[in-house]
Amino acid sequence: MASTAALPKLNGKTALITGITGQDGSYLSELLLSKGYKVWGIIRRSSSFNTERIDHLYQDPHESDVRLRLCYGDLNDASSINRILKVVRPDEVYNLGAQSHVKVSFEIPEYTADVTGLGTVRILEAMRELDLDARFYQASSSELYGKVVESPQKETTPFYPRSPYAAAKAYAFHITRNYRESYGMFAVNGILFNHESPRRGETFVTRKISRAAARIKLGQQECVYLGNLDARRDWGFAGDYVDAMWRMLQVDTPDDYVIATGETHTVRSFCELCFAEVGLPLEWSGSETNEIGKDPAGNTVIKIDPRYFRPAEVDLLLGDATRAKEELGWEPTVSLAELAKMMVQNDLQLATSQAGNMVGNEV
Ligand code: NDP
Ligand code: GDR
Repeated sequence: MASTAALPKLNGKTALITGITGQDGSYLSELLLSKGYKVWGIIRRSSSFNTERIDHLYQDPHESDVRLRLCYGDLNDASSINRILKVVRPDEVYNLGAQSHVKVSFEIPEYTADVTGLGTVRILEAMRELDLDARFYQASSSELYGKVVESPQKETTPFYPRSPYAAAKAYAFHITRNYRESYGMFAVNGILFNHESPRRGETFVTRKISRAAARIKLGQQECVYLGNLDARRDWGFAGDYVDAMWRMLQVDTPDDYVIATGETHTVRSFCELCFAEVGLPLEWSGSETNEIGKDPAGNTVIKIDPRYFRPAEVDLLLGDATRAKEELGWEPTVSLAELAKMMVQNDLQLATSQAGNMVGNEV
C-alpha cells in the first residue's frame, strides 16, 4: 500500500478512481493503464483482502515506474478525500465508489445517502477548495429514471427515483451538474444503464443467475431463489461502458450522456440464456406469483422467494444512447447472448476450481 505522504513525483496524466476495487473500477484501471495513465485508487480498509478484481494489475510500490497505486480512504470521510486529492493532484477523477446495491439501500438508506450521495459533493468541494484543474466523472445511473415516464429513456427524460439508492444518485447527479454550472468545473454525469461482466458482484441478478447455472450444472447447488422475473433491463458489457466514461472526459465541452445498448430483456430471459448455455434449457410452470423453472430432467432449478422483491420496483429500463454515439463515437460491442455466455463460462471455470459458498444468496 502506498502512502500519500511519501509520493514520488509523477509525470504524465494521472487518474484517481474511487471504487477501484469494484467491477467498473477494475475495468477502468485496465483501460487507463493501457493508455499510459498513472492510476491512483482509493480502497477501504477491510478485515479481509478486498482487492481481488485488481490483483492482476498490482505492482509492488517499491519497484520503479509503478503506474498503479492504492491508498486508504472513504467517501464518508471528507478528510481522507481532501488529503488524497491534495497529494495526488490528478488530471481526471472518476467517482465510481458507492453503496451500489438497490435492494440493500432499502435496508441502509442513511448510509447509502451518505456514501452514494454526499460522497460526491465531498470530492467536488475538495476539488474546488484546492483549485484543482481536474476533470470529474460521476457514476450516475439509469435507476434515476425509476418509474417509467418515457421509453426509451434519454438525457432529457425526467427522473423518478424509486429507491434510497436512486434518490442518493439523484442528489449526486444534480450536485455534479451544479458544480459545473456554478464554478465552471469540468464535471460530467455518465447515466449508465446496467452493465455486467464476469466481475459483476455475486448478488446482482445477472451474476447470481450465471453463477447458479454453473453450480447447478456441476451439482454444487440444487436451485436458485430469485425475485421479480418480469423486471426488464437494458444490459450491456462493463468493458464497453468504462470506455464511455473515459470518452466523456476527453471532449471539449462537458456534458451528461446516457450509455445503453438500446435493447431490453426480462430477468426471465437472462435465466433462459444462462441455463441454455450449460445445456439445461428451462421449462417454466407454476402460478404468476409462484413461478418455477425446471431443467429437462424435471428438477426445479429456479424458485421465487418474496424477500428478493423490492418495496418499489423499477419495471422497465431501456436507454437511448444516440447522443453518446454521435458526440463520443461510442458503441456497445457485446450482445446479451454473448454476455451471458461470457459470464457462465467464467462461472463454470470458477466453480470447478473452488468450492464456492452461498453467502451471495442473501440479497
Ligand atoms: P461495485 O458495487 O462493484 O463497486 C463499488 C465500489 O465502491 C467498490 O470498490 C466499493 O469498495 C466502493 N465503495 C463502497 N463504499 C465505499 C465508501 N464508503 N468509500 C469508498 N468506496 C466505497 O459497483 P460497480 O463497479 O458495478 O459500479 C460502479 C459505480 O457505477 C457505482 O457508483 C454504481 O452505483 C454505478 N453504476 C453502476 C452500474 C452497473 O450496472 N454496474 C450502472 C450505473 C451506475 P469495496 O470493494 O471495498 O466494497
Ligand atoms: P439493479 O440490478 O437493481 O438494476 O441495479 P440488480 O441486478 O440488483 O437487479 C436487476 C433486476 O432484477 C430483479 N431481480 C433480482 N435482483 C437481485 N439483485 N437479486 C434477485 O434475486 C433478483 N430477482 C429479480 C430486481 O428486482 C431488478 O428489477 C444495478 C446496480 O448495479 C446499480 O448500482 C446500478 O445503478 C443499476 O444497476 C443501473
